[in-house]
Amino acid sequence: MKKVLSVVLALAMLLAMVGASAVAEPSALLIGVVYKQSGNPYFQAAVTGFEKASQELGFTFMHDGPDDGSSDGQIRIIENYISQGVDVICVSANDPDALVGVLQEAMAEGIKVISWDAEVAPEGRNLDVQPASAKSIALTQLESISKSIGGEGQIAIVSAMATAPNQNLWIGFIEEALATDPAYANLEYVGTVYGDDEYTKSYDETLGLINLHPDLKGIITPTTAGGPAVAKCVLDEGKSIKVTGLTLASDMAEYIKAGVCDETFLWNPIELGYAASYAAVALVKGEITGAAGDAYDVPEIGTLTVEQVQKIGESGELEPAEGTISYLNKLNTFNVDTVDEWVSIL
Ligand code: RAM
Repeated sequence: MKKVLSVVLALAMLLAMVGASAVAEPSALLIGVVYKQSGNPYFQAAVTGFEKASQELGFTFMHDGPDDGSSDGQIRIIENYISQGVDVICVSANDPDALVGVLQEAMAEGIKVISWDAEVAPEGRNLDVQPASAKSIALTQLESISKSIGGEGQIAIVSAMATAPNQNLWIGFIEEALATDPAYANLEYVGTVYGDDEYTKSYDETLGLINLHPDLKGIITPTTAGGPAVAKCVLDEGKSIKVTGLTLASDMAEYIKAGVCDETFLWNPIELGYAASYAAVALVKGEITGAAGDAYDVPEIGTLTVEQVQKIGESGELEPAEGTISYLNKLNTFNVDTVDEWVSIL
């Protein structure tokens, strides 16, 4: 009797399993997130945004960035994601061109590609998701440093990697405004150095700048990794140099309070990862194709539209260019009055 019962039980279990697999949901959408470098708190915050969206939208995601911030490291991560059968790759690139080949292979296999934060060249992506237009991010920092130093004197930039697409776009718009806008006629731009998004290199490069240009009055550092290193160096050297840039509030509160920075800026990287997730899922579901005119909803943020990219043309004016982009358009300002509200968030 026992034997008969266990056979019946086993049969019932088998039927239940077959039944279960017959009605099972298709396997969850899989997203591979790639960022510039591991260990950068800015990207850890962005991952929180992907995490939040994954709970709401029910996708699974993996995230990784090379230790050395190299494009080769990013290519290896992308190859691994392709072999794991991801549906979407969301990448913040260390170089706009170096990843195009591997991402074109991904797209040929039906994988959607989104660049976010730092863009891949248009031929290597379906859509770029950015915090705000490169021009507005660039000019916000330039206006700020000009105001801080009374509109005259030497300024320099301490950037991230020399190939960083986002920083290089911002620097391009800053250089263009310095060369053409009469508002900046009394600013003397002495050049850009690269801290590679590493604290020690950013500190050392800042020290080099200060020694080379004893009259330096202002530094723009458009990188969260550079910000605290640049400000610390200025403070250590006892220089009356003003610093502004794109920074985490928690990194800069002490330097804002010490008067090294009048203000710094940043969008919320959590929101950027969150918005990129919603764009990714909309692409896979076919709700958008990444073409100009598309729109997708991001809870708590609103409807984001997809626009044609604009670049500075030969005339110096913005002109439509290849590729599409969508913007969060939320740049926050950290100063003595606001920084403490932000410290627990960013
Ligand atoms: C660093 C990275 C990132 C950039 C921010 C402002 O964390 O370079 O790409 O968007 O700074």
